[in-house]
Amino acid sequence: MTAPLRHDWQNHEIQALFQLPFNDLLYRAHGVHRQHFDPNAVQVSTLLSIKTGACPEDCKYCSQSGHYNTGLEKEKLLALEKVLAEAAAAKTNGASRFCMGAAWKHPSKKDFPLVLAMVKGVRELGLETCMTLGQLTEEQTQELATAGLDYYNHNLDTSREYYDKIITTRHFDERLDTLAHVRAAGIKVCSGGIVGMGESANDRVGLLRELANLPQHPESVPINNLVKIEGTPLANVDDLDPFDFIRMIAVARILMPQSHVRLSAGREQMNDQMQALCFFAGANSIFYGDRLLTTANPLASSDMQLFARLGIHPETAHSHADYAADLSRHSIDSQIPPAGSALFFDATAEARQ
Ligand code: SAM
Ligand code: DTB
Ligand code: SF4
Repeated sequence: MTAPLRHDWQNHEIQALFQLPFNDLLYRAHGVHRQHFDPNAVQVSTLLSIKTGACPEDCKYCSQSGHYNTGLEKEKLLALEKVLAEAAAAKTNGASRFCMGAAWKHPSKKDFPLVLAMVKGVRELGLETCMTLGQLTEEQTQELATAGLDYYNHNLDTSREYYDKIITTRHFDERLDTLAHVRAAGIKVCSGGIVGMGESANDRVGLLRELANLPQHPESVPINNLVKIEGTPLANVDDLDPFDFIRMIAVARILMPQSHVRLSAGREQMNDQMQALCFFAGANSIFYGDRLLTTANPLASSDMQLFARLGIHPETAHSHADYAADLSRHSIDSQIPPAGSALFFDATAEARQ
């Protein structure tokens, strides 16, 4: 029996989860994870920046904000052919979703038809589509839905209390409004945040509380570890304790049991052991491909090697639906391959090659 989904989490309950001894927290998070997901499947999405830099927003973490001198080369909205060629390459490399990001406060009327053509074109290649374009009107959201957009990414980024220390050009409630439009249009919601920005432990609690208490949990919850960008106000902020990052993943998994929790930006700075602990704690999605939007991500070949060493396989929308439809078959015991089984040996032999 799985517990019903909750949308009424209180700060003190979330704080208590964060304060559990590390092993107790991971044990609990992993148990929740197994109740809802194949513990050895990880969804892989590839990112592409379709419009880079010169953003009017002042997000203090971002290489693309026009308010800071980060030395980033700006790029206009990419041509459709270029985007489709990148999407086709991502598919060949094994991605199941293609996420397109633009450095905009919101999309303009002029650019929108091309954005819609990108959604249609990427979908026709047989990939799931995701876009992150900033704030949307109800009408734009409807048009994206009609074009067949599967997911819209719009992060809350941090707690309501810490928000204006990080961004002053937009408000927390405006982010919630866009998320409500996305949900109302029937597009799946991808929303999470960033840690390691000098926020307090209570801000991490507040961010997860906001996400978990949305009327419906986001289907996808990206947890980004700040990638420090030279020239931004957060360039020299102290590192977050890696165990606190893993705790963030584990608590997200417990609060939003059926959501994909994405181990997002910051993997390039993590070792394999830390990533493995994140997967154990309930992370089951990654950005896959050598680049995020403007910064480096682990090489696709290294990720495939890591998957092989851990016996992880890439998840598709179909494989997840099939698994979820037949969860009763997947008790904890049936998940553990008997010693010497083919599954066990395949995974490690591949990694040794
Ligand atoms: N401009 C749109 C917006 O902000 O909604 C979409 C693109 S924006 C780059 C998407 C998300 O990437 C941000 O909300 C933030 O959570 C994450 N992000 C951006 N820069 C980052 C960094 N340096 N480190 C970690 N995450 C970052
Ligand atoms: C998300 O939560 N993280 C991605 C995606 N959504 C758009 C972006 C990460 C950006 C990391 C810094 C960069 O490459 O510019
Ligand atoms: Fe612009 Fe998005 Fe970067 Fe903020 S996070 S500066 S909105 S691209």
